[in-house]
Amino acid sequence: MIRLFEQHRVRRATELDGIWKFEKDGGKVYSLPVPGCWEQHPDLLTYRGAGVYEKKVFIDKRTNIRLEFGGVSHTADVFFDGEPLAHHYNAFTPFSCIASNVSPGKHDIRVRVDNSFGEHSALHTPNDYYTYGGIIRPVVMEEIGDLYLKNVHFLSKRKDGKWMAQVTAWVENIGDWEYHAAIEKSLAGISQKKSFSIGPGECTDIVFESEYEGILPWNPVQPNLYELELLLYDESNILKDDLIERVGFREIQISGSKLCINGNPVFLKGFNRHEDYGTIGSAVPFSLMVQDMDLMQQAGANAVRTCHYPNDARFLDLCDERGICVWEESHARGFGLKQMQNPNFDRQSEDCIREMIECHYNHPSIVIWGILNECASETPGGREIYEKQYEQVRALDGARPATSATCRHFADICLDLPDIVSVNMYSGWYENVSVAEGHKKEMDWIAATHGKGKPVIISEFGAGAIYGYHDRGRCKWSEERQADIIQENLEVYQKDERLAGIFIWQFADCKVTEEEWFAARAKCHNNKGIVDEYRRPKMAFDIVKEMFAQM
Ligand code: ADA
Repeated sequence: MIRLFEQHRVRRATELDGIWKFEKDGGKVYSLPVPGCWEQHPDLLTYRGAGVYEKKVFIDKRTNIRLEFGGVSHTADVFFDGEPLAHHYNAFTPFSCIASNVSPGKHDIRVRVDNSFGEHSALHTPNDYYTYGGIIRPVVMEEIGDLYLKNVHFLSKRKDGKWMAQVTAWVENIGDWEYHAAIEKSLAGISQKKSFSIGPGECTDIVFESEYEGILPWNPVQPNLYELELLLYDESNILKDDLIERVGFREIQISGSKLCINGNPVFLKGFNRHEDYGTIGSAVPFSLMVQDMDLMQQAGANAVRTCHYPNDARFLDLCDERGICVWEESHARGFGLKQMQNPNFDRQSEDCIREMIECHYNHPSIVIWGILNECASETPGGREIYEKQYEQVRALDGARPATSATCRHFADICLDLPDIVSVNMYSGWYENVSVAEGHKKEMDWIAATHGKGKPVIISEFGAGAIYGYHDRGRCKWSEERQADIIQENLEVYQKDERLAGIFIWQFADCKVTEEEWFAARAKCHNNKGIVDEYRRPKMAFDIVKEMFAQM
């Protein structure tokens, strides 16, 4: 299951979840589940390197085969019957590839996967989260014609009290000659059909604009969703392909220091959540995504930040259904200027941002795009990269605000760039200063910079605690002290009308890389979760639940 709803009723799609053969470099062969991290196998707990996954498939008639990968960590080279089909870097963005004119019979799909570190990997580095190895998200195999529906974007806005929407459909011609075809768009009772022609090797976009009556909008309290269906017909009006999306009519605006949905201010209160669980790593199965969602909602959250990378589409679908607002973030955590000047950094960042927005554009729950968490925003060289990335995000989607969480307190020279100023604060944990004092200093500084008047989000705050460790003196690392520090933070933030939102760092404990991080991370985990890596609540969970209910 690559999405929480069927994306095709006409196009034949086969999920390739199940056991794949895995040959680790150096020869040993395993049977590994896909989706899955190879670290879940007892022989491969700490394996950092490469290996080849293999799956045999059977095709019953001549066709074009489209393979879609939800996520491969962190680099994939895909081969079909030994022919190279795709190269993709980044564990956290989906990609697809096409094998044309495939004959009936048995065929071989191989994916060489590499999770090694080095200059070749500018974004996956030793870090305060773990880069696992494997085909970590679902894979689907589809049969398509020479003409197929490649993607669709839905943009809604209110005009004179009515809902308008623009639907843009992309069609690709992978054949050798020109086609005359038609697309029919159906949404909320409105159907429109447009004919078009497309040359060999072209990709063209067809745009539908319309007004919609009787719409139930999407918002956190009533997250109404609609099915958007595209049907592709050939010149004899024979149905050849389809693409189904799920959308929500909503509009995001900034009004003064507030973030608004459909004109109503929304205060975001929630968690930073890594995709990581116990011994199964970043290939979090859907049932455990639901468990995370249920726990976050039980704690009273209405928002989640996908720190620090794009998330699995199924989790975003869940946020759409539950009305959980999402700050989705492109892949970057804590890079200094030297790391940002890695020769691969710009291209790998640009690819990640483009794939994130192209693939996740239609999720109504995504209300903010984030970039470059705690990178070198205090340097002119860093600023150049921030400017470039903000420009790219806004070119791909001007309808959502963009931000970047900074920790360059009192030194950041980029606060003029984001639509929302976001700061990561650890008063009471890293800084022995009262939260009230730290918050005042920070807000005064923001008001004295180009951040003045913009919405402000406390994008991270929290403290560490080892699950089950209790101390009558409430020392640091005890559950008691974590609860105390989070409570002190929430008491300050709940009184500050200037804030547009707060995200606790973090929802659950997550694994980190031993290199560079073991000393500050007991168990080689980031232990600031209000639940541990097996989702066992710490004392702080009930404090958050009690205080979120008051906010
Ligand atoms: C930073 C960073 C997080 C995490 C956190 C911490 O704010 O953005 O990824 O590393 O610090 O736990 O110290």
